[in-house]
Amino acid sequence: MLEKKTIAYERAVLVGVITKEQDETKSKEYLDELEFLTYTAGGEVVKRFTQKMEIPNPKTFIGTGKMEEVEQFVKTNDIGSVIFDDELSPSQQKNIERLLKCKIIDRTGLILDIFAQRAQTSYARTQVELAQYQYLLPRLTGLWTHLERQRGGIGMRGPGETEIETDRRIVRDKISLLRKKMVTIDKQMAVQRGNRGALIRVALVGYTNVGKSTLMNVISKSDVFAENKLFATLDTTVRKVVIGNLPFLLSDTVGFIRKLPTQLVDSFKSTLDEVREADLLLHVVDISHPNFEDHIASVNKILGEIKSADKPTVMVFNKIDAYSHETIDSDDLVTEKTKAHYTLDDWKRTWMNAMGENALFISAINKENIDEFKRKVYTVVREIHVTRFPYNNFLYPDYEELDS
Ligand SMILES: Nc1nc2c(ncn2[C@@H]2O[C@H](COP(=O)(O)OP(=O)(O)OP(=O)(O)O)[C@@H](O)[C@H]2O)c(=O)[nH]1
Ligand SMILES: [Mg+2]
Repeated sequence: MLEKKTIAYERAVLVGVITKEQDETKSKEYLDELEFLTYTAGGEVVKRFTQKMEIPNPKTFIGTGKMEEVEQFVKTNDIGSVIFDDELSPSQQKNIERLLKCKIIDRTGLILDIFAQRAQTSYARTQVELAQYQYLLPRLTGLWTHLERQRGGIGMRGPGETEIETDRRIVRDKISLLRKKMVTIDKQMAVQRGNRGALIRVALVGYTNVGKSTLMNVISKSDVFAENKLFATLDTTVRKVVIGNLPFLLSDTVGFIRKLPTQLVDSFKSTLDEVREADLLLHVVDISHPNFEDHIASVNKILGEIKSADKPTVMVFNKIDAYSHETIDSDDLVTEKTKAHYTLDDWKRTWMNAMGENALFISAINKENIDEFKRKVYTVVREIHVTRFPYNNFLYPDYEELDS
């Protein structure tokens, strides 16, 4: 379970909707993720509210009756913020604030807040700050931005724990300043990437918390921060890795998430360039997560947005040690077999049918099938290498011929 440290958690409630596209089960799974995000941001979820609706109310997102319920609860339970699972328009946010008289945060605001807390280098900080101010600008007339300035908390943090500025003119100036800074940084990063020479570039990509950094640590002997919270990694780490005698560059980068705010995709351009310029993607998946197929779809969608969907890709299904499935009793003739009943072997068959040898099943933590993983990476990197540098062909034997 989640380990809770002894810091003051801000009390929060979650609000989600159940629609035609998003049934009750999906809605619950999304709220589970939102709760994990809230916890990562420093909040404690006290209650969840859901409402069935065709389309969200244009003024207040949820209906009047439901809103009264939330209001009652907020009043009597010392709630610091109400967090919505979807992106609210600036006017919806303002209207709801007026009704509930507390901080209203949407999914985008929450993710931005986590990024702000986690940004370590000045480079990541600049990217997050730019995204935050772009998000904030149309929302500056809201109540809590002024009320909460003194109090801080979720949604009010800038990178490096400084509070974000909420004066419109200052925000505009900041945005243009940060844009200029980004241009300089982008150039520096491009030069840095160019300096790395002729090595093949491999990028770990995947949903947040799937084990990318753990895998990086396993095969590169490096020490990248890995943690059971979302977005443990914001800065890209690049390591030179040698398998057999074949050197290549491996990068570990920011994890993706459903509805990754567009502001972040834009301002993380430089970070994502690492993916864009990679020769090979290792798409890491947490197969023990009930929603892993959705995760794959979200990641593929973002890869499409950054024009990297057609790259050579190996699917790496991680956390097989934690995989479990539902079972059907042998005398139960009614229950139909669904994906929830798939055994690991069923999944292997499914994915190997689709991807051939480009689907691997491993446990980074238990170092299970890591040799198979290394062999696959070696083989693919070698193929790319000898296509690019044919005169080097003799340097690298087949993996089986290595005596490591
Ligand atoms: N059970 C199990 N847990 C794992 C495995 N690999 C990683 N984890 C755990 O999953 C959590 C997330 O691991 P990270 O390596 O930080 O994941 P990440 O993909 O880098 O996450 P972000 O940087 O947040 O996007 C940590 O608690 C790891 O210990 C595995 O093979 N099995
Ligand atoms: Mg990581």
